[in-house]
Order: sequence, then C-alpha cells, then structure tokens
Amino acid sequence: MKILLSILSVTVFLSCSQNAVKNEVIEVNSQENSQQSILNGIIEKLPEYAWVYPYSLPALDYEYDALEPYIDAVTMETHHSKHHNGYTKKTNLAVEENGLKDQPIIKVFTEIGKYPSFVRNNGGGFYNHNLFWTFLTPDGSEFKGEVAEAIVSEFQSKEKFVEQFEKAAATQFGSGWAWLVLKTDGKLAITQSANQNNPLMEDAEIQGIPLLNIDVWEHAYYLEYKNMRKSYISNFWNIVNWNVVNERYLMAKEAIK
Ligand code: MN3
Repeated sequence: MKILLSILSVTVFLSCSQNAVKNEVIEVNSQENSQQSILNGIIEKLPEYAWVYPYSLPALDYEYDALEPYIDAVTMETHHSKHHNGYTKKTNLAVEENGLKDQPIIKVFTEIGKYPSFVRNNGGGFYNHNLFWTFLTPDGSEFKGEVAEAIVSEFQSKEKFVEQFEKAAATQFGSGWAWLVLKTDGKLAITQSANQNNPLMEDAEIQGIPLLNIDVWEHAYYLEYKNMRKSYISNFWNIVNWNVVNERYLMAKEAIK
C-alpha cells in the first residue's frame, strides 16, 4: 500500500510539473507572438517600408575615400560596389523566385522562416547595408539629442553604452552585426546578429527597430585592420552620424506609440 501510494504521488507530481512546463511554454509562445504582432503593426510606419521591388543600390552621401583614415577607400569601394551591390541584385532574384515582389523586404523579415535562406541572406544584406551607410559621416558628429539622453538613461552613461556595444560587436563570432534597437516596449537594447540577420527578423534574439548598426564582417575592415576587429570598432565612433541615429530614434518612438 505504501509503495502504491508513493508511486501514485510521484505520478501526480510528474503530471503536475509537466503541466506547469506546458503552461510556461504556452505563455512564452504567446508573449513571443504578441511581441511579433506588435512589431508587424509597427514596421508599416518605418520609412524603409517604402523600399520595394525592384531594389536598387543606394548612392552614398560621401566619397569612397571620405571616411579615411578610419575606413580606407578600397574597402569602401569594394564593400559598396561589389558586396552591397551583390546583395541588392540577389535580393531581386530571391524576391522574384519566391513570389515576394509585392511585399516590402522588411515585411518579409517578419516571416523569414517561411523562405529559403537565399531570401534571408540577401534581403538582410541589402537592408543592413542600406542602413549602415547612413549611420556614417566623414565629419563625425556630436553625441547629442533625445537619443543621447535615452542612451544615458538606459545604460547609465555614454561610456557604458559604448563598452556594451563594442562588446556585442567584438564577440559576434564570425560574420555579423551589432545593433542598437528600440524595442516595442520603448526601451533601448544592444544586440548582435549572425551573418545578414537583423532585429526585424522573426527569430531575432532581441527584436526591435534598428537605430544604429556596425558591420563586423571581415570584408568591412580586413584590408586596413587585418585581424584587429577591436580597433575598427573603436574607430567607428569617429564617423558615427548621431544626427541620423537621433532622427531614427524619434521616428521609431513615434512608430511604437
Ligand atoms: Mn558588409
């Protein structure tokens, strides 16, 4: 009888804890789904929702040698006219092959798991670089505006933000990106992504509206910096366009309202 009772209680305990696990999984899934549906509503308000097929390589606002000595002219020319151009052309191909001509690429990101990795890699490559060029300026810029205030309030200080962002960029294993994003709850976050993934994709570790990014693929720095990714990252701050980052922050804040 004693044995029977203890078997019974173990069975009851096991089935209770299984239910608890099941409930937790359901809760996490519904949180993820609601986060995703909030983001789906928001992306239509982003300026890049207007980027539609056929996609074209955007011109830079500065010359290829303008970011020297921080990024050399040959790297810039190859990166823009070869790498980014390649992603752009292949995005058009990927969109044609998958019946996605009528959807902005950022809409596709929200259900990227449905499509072959060719869509993810090239669509992401096209989008991520489009943003990246706009975050750079040969003139440098002052860390100011509402985004600067929000950064200090979220990360305690500019220095702590820089430290955390540099860490995300330096520790991204292999190719990828580091990002500053505005999440749908109105908070800023730093995140990293592998390959050409980005924070608008449904499976991003931290989802949010991109406010700043840095390309840490070797093609972005190797000619000048070789294996010194950290030097490339620390020099990045000399050419960040905080005016653009601030404009994106104000836009993103408006979009999540
Ligand atoms: Mn690149």
